[in-house]
Amino acid sequence: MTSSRIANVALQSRVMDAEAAAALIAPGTTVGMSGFTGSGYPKAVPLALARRIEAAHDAGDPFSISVWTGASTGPELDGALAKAKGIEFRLPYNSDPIARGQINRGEMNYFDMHLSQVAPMAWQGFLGPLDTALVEVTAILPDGSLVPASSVGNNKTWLDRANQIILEVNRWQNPALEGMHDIYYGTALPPHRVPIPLIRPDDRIGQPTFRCDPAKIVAIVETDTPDRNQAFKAPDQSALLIAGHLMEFFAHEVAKGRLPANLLPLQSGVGNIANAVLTGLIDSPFENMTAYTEVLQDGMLDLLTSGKLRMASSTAFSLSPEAAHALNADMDRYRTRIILRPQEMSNHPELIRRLGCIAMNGMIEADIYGNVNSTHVMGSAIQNGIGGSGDFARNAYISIFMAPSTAKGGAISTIVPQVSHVDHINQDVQVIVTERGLADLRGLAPKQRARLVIEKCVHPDYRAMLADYYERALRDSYGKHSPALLGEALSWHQRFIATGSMQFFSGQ
Ligand code: 0RQ
Repeated sequence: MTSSRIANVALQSRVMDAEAAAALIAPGTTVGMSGFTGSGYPKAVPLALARRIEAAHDAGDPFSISVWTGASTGPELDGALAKAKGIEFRLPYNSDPIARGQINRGEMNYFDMHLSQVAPMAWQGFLGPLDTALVEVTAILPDGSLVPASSVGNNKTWLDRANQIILEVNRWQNPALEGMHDIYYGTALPPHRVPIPLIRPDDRIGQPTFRCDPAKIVAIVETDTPDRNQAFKAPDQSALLIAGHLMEFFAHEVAKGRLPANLLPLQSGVGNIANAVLTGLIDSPFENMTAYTEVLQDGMLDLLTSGKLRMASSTAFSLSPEAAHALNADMDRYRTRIILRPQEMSNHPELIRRLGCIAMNGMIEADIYGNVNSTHVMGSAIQNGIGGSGDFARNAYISIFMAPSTAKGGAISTIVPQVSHVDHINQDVQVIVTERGLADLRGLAPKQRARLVIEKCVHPDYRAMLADYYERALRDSYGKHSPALLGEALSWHQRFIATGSMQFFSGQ
């Protein structure tokens, strides 16, 4: 069966079913898959591959592959392949619970990396060869070029680097996506790099489609399956308070003349709090805003709908099923105001610094000096990965991290004496926000930072404990620049591991 989505006549002969396509992926090879959050990932071939891997394991044969993607994907990809114990190595970001469990039990190798660096590192070559690109697209045009789907991620690089290409042409993807993408081919490794000619978030510097060598296409599979992002939780009280603190901060910065009245291009990370902050901006006084970000969540779509956000540049949609449905039903309204780019561009340090993005990302924990852990629970168990947070934090105009002041029902303080793992050093962290308040750490020395974080961000159940630690550190620390009691700095985490709570209880 062929479909009008494959307009190149010669390529129609390569249509096959998912089982036949999966049979072209050999054990021990590396597959570069599309997908960034639950958008634009292949949905049929990974499932067929997982069945093939399970059958091989049942027959006593080893079968696993290395998987490279844009970021996280959906249950049909990471979930199914991990369940089949089919992933030997994974990069660069994962949020699938089955894969997370295997990583944290030491059964899967995981290279957690800055999202902007994946494509250049793939080109540098030390990651090894890329055997197969498995990429979901919206359509194949008569000239063989490919209309990208609801995420771009690293697809350009996978298509260029892979020895063979398998395409999934998904009829669920809206044909009106054609023209929304901006695929820039001017990247080159040093010493051949040239400046990227993007100076405003709405600049288009590339072409709307992927180039693709037709000789490398070994299979085309047609699908009709929706993207699968999870619904967002309605913002809870903490998220609303965090959003409120940020709105106040932005208004203050505008009043001081440090931010323009329409702010600067917004970057917003994954998760419910980031989504709540975007929703909070709808009722803010700021107009004509722009976004230069990597995921476009429900809150950002609402901002676009409200007219407050003029345009958004991203690498992927990350919409709840309801929001994806609303977007698809009304795509014409948004298509000139949304640009989807390769993640090499959406997260490019050169562009983030040039545009002056306001970066807003979630965190696992921060310490009194403003070092942030975005990835590791109790210093050793990965939650998701650093994703794009590092690309943005270091290069942003203002770098903001946010979280409720406690986790796990109050058993964990997210503000600790010392983070158990560092993703963002204090020099990359300018503002910390919890529901308790906002600490603007810009221009402050470590001891000034510590006092402000304790005063503004800590939950009352932990404030006296943290103040006591800090006062003793001031008195007894080896050095007085960033006072620390090394034997005690991680004791809060150790206590949680031992007792299930960071709090002292009588008898301890
Ligand atoms: O666990 O799911 O078991 O309940 O971490 O926490 O509060 O739901 O917050 O969804 O905003 O995620 C840092 C993980 C926050 C995210 C992180 C537990 C908590 C819960 C999730 P449960 P919440 P969010 C661009 C930017 C890195 C990547 C990034 C993230 C779960 O923001 O992955 O920023 N960031 N990318 O209970 C133990 C703590 C904890 C804790 C939270 N201190 N100790 N557990 N949790 N704090 C996007 C991309 O790059 C694609």
